[in-house]
Amino acid sequence: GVHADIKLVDQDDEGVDLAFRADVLSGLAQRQKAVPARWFYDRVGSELFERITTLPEYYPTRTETALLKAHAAEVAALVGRGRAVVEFGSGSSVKTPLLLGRMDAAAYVPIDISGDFLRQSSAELAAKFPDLPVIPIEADFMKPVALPASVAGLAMLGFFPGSTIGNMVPRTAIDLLRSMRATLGDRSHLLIGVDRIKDIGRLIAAYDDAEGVTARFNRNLLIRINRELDGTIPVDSFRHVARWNADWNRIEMHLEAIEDIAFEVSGHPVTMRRGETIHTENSHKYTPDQARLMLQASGWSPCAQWSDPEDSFLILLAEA
Ligand code: AVJ
Repeated sequence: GVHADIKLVDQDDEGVDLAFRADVLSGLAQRQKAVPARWFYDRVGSELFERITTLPEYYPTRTETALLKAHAAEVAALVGRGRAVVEFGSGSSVKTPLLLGRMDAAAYVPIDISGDFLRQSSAELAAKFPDLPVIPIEADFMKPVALPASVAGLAMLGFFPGSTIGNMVPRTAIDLLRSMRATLGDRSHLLIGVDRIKDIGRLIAAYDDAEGVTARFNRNLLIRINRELDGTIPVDSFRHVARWNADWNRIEMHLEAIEDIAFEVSGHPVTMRRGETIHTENSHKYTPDQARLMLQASGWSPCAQWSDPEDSFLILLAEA
């Protein structure tokens, strides 16, 4: 069954997410304007992302799902039974049953910043696994999360699928992996999904699909700012841009102003010149060697890895 969810998000008297406002205001004051990608995921954004995962151009979800189907039993054999599975950024948790179905887990702790989505997916998962305690935590997993007392003492398997790690620059990724190791403890394992460096045309297409779903996902951030932070952003004056940054091996998403504009957010004036962008997402890609080095630099010992025949995507298992 689903336990009462644990909520760790700060709001002001009017229900404004203070971290969201702080990130947007400081991000729009930078020379290169930027908003952290985690703010994409309001309800509409989470739904648009689910649609992205089914697009023909967006190979990561489908590939990782196939890898988990094929190798979850091996993961379970390497990790052992009776673990607490802690999922970071669980979203809709569609991949989770593939793992939990093989794990004979003692508890499942999904952590996500999108509370609505978290509650819905926790209920669905609890229905699928009636004997499994599900303990949802509404929190930003980038901050250290205290695990609930009910799982203290259990050996943990951290689950960080979807190449979410790719949203972070390497030093932040390493900070997070280190903090996960501290949270999960000395007897823990981590199963992580990483997107691989590949043909740039294929990469760009995955972030600029023909149907325009990714463009809507990107622009939804502006709609969210207007709604939640009293913004007057002219959403139609922005176009979606996906580009490859070869210095950092990453896809960048930007919102580019197609004309000179002026608007307000929470009473703060902002101006942008035509061609100026708001940087909204990084999606770093790694070689298997780089991925293993990043784990090692964070105190994890890689112990197994699996990839698809096309070398598109990689899942790695590491031990503390
Ligand atoms: C959820 C961060 C893994 O980077 O591929 C998909 C998000 N952005 N299309 C990714 C995303 C645009 C996705 N991650």
